[in-house]
Order: sequence, then structure tokens, then C-alpha cells
Amino acid sequence: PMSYETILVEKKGNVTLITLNRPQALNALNSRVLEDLIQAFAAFEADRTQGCAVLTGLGEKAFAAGADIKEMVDKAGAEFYAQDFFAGWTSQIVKTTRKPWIAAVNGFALGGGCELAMMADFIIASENARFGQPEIKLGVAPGMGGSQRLARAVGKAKAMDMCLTGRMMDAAEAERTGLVSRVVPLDQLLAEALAAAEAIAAMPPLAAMMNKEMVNMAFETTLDTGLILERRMFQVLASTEDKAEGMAAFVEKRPGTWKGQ
Ligand code: CO8
Repeated sequence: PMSYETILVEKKGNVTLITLNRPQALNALNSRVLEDLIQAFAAFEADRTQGCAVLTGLGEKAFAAGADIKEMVDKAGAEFYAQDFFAGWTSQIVKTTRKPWIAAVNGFALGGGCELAMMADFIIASENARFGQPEIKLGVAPGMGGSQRLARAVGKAKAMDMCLTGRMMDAAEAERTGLVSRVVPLDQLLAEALAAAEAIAAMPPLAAMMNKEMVNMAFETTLDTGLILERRMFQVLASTEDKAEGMAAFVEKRPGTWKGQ
């Protein structure tokens, strides 16, 4: 089994809680964090007992204050390109994690931290959360999806404002603009996120994965194609044992029990 250096991983029933654990650097994301998260998400994905994950940051101050600037300060442009630096976040976490996961943002989510939160299926934020893409102040730009996922999440006006001024958005603005789904007091954040994750983990697992896939499809295709895909996926789900059980349980006024097939 993998030993993690920069994260904590805990199974709580059917929910995997992953906690970024570099509070001395405000949970800044370096290459080791990426390696650890790739392993943790792969283990979560492979474990049939686990139905949903929650990602949060240790401490009250930061979810993650960005990619680790100290790791990038001496890195040459050619190296960033040769290593395709930052590519692994999308290719080895976002695309390989087909089960749902939630970001519980507990403070600063800046730069790569905001981008990591946006990789989640949805974000629940604490009242003290702050979101931003301040890369422009460092002479660069978002590198882990900030310009693309933020524009899709909150639209052009807010995304341009955030990327060009580098200002921070508070939790209320993040909720108003649709960046986050819920805002709760900091002392309730983990309970709220874990309860949401438990609710998802209690759903028929194939349906949970396909609902996620369907919503993500909306950002990849036209409405007509998306609607066809949606119907086809519905039709696939309709052939599962869990569909037969789910609908029978409703008719018989009892809770369903799921097989994941
Ligand atoms: N990287 C490394 N270390 C960090 C980072 C970071 N992103 N953020 C904070 N830290 C460290 C600080 O250096 C400090 O360490 P030390 O005590 O050893 O000096 C410790 O965390 C505490 O931070 P502060 O003392 O700064 O705490 P404050 O409360 O004064 O300020 C802030 C909090 C406002 C969050 C401040 O830390 C800050 O502005 N951090 C940087 C935010 C930022 O710019 N993030 C974007 C980073 S760039 C990025 O994510 C993507 C880059 C894409 C590049 C593409 C290239 C191809």
C-alpha cells in the first residue's frame, strides 16, 4: 500500500475523505501532492465499498493557496513544456475518477487551489472561503484549468474579471455566481460535505456515475447531441438490476437495496 506524504486519507463508511496536509505552506500543490492525489483517487475509484469522496484542506486558513510557487520559481519554460507540467491533474485525476467527489473549500482556494476545487463535481464552501486566479500577478496565467473551468462555471464577465484583476471572490459571491453549490459556517463544513457524500454514496452506484457523466457531457457537446446521449444513457441504466429494484421499491413503498449492476 501507498504511503502518503502530503495528504491524509480516511475511509468513513462508504465515503473517502482526502485532506491536503501541508498547512505550513497553506496546502500549496507541488508534484508530490499530485502523485499522492493520483494514488488516493485511484484507490477510491477501485474500491467497490466507496461511493463518493470529499477533498478538503487541513487547517482553517486554506483549502490550497495555489500551485507551489517555490517549486516553480526556478523552473524554465522549456521544462514546464517538456514535462507538460500540470497535465496530470486533468488526465490522471479528473478523467480517471468516474465516481462522484466533492470539494469542501475551507479557506483560500487560489490559483491551482481554485482550479483543483473546480475539478470536483461540485464545491461546498465555508463562509470564510476565498476564490481567486491571481496567477497574472506572478506574470503567468492559470495552468490547471482556471481559465476554462471558471469561464464555464461563472461565465465570461466574472471569469475575465477574476483572471485579469487577480482579485478574490468571497463565498457569497461564489454562491451567487454559481461557482459553489452551498455555503455553510466553517464549523459545519465537513459535516455538510460528508453528509452530501453519504447521500450520494447511498445511491445506486451506476446511476451516480452516469448522472455525473451526463452533466459533464453538457460542457462537451451540442444540445441535440447531448440530449441523444442522455436518452441513450437513460436507456442503459434502465437495463440494470438496480433500476428494477429502485422502481419496484418505490411502488412497494420500501427503501431499495443496490447491487451496482
Ligand atoms: N506556493 C508556495 N508557498 C505558499 C503558497 C504557494 N502558492 N501560498 C502560500 N505559501 C506559503 C508562504 O510562502 C508562507 O510560507 P513561509 O512561512 O515559509 O514564508 C506560508 O505559506 C504562509 O503564507 P503567507 O505568510 O503568505 O500567509 P498570509 O496570510 O500572509 O497570505 C495568501 C495568504 C494571501 C494566500 C498568500 O499566501 C498568497 O498570496 N499566496 C499565493 C497565492 C497565489 O499566488 N497562488 C497562485 C499560485 S500560481 C498557480 O497556482 C498556478 C500557476 C500556473 C502557472 C502556469 C505556468 C506554466
